[in-house]
Amino acid sequence: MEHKLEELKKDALQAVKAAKDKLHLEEVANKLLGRKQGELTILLKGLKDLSDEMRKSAGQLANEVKQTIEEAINVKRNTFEAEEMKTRLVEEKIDISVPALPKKTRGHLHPNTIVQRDLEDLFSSMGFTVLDGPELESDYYNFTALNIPETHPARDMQDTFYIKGHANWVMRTHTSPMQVRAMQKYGAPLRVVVLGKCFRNEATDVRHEHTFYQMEGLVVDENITFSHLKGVLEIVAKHLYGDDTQVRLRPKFYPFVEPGVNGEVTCFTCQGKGCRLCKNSGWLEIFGAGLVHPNVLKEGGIDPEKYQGFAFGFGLTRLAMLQYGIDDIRLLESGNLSFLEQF
Ligand code: FA5
Repeated sequence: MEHKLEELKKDALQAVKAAKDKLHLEEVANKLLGRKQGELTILLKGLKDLSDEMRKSAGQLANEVKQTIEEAINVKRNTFEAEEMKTRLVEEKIDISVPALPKKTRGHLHPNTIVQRDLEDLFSSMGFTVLDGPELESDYYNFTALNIPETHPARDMQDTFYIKGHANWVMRTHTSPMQVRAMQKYGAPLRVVVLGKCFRNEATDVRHEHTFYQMEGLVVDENITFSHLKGVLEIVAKHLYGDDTQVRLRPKFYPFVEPGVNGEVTCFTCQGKGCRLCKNSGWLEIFGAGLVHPNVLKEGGIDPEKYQGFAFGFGLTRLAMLQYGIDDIRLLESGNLSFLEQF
């Protein structure tokens, strides 16, 4: 037995020494000390068949052999782990001398969006619902439902882009088509604003774009008068440009309101003195408004004998121009970064 133990110790130490890596070492350890089939474990199990005396001396030797082998395995294991750690440290080294990554540029909101969100908040606080509507609109909602029949000359006021092969579809010229859509969907009483893109076939200049934003407002209820409309318009103008802002209302024909008005505010570039932007008038036209025409209420399924309404349409893009002192509307849709990065 003792001879066998000495032989096993010799072979085991050699095998441990020869182990090339951690995996190999664990295989050797298992082959020697494995709980069921380990070579030393099997030898130790054989101790019980020896006489008392032999068991005593062989037992002591067996313990020494076991300890020696375990120690050798541990030493080798520690060596492998130290090597592993060294490699990892080299691989994961952080080079603090590497220059920092370039600063990421963050996007920001377009001036139109800033004004749009501000107005959505203002109108929500006054109990208005904010609606969205289709930019590609039917001829019916854009014109006919708004008391502008097919042959009516009022169609010439808003020349739009038609869709090839779809005679009844137009790029909406204003946000007003949502008036009848909202009435048909929600009925009366009603308090909504609609903000979004509009399109017109314009000869563009500093105040006119082919693509611009509008904000529509519509209130339908019992006993609505022109003073309700004026009150709301003044709240908007003062909210945007301060308490000193003057609003000028002048009669204007819009087929979908009766009476209709054209609304202007003091020109910001010349403070009312007259300049290129306001065509020397001192005023900037920013909205159209009026009391909803009974024909439009009828089209929306609302009884004009019981309900009245007022509506207004702001040029949202013009509001952004006023807010930020932009003197050429064409800059806003130009995609010119050196312009846009100022906001
Ligand atoms: C309309 O579009 C009516 N739908 C407004 C309205 C609504 C009247 C409800 C009555 C009741 P108008 O064409 O005037 O009206 O346009 C309203 C505003 O949109 C103008 O005051 C102007 O600020 C802006 N706007 C119109 N055309 C352009 C354009 N080509 N470029 C930039 N802004 C424009």
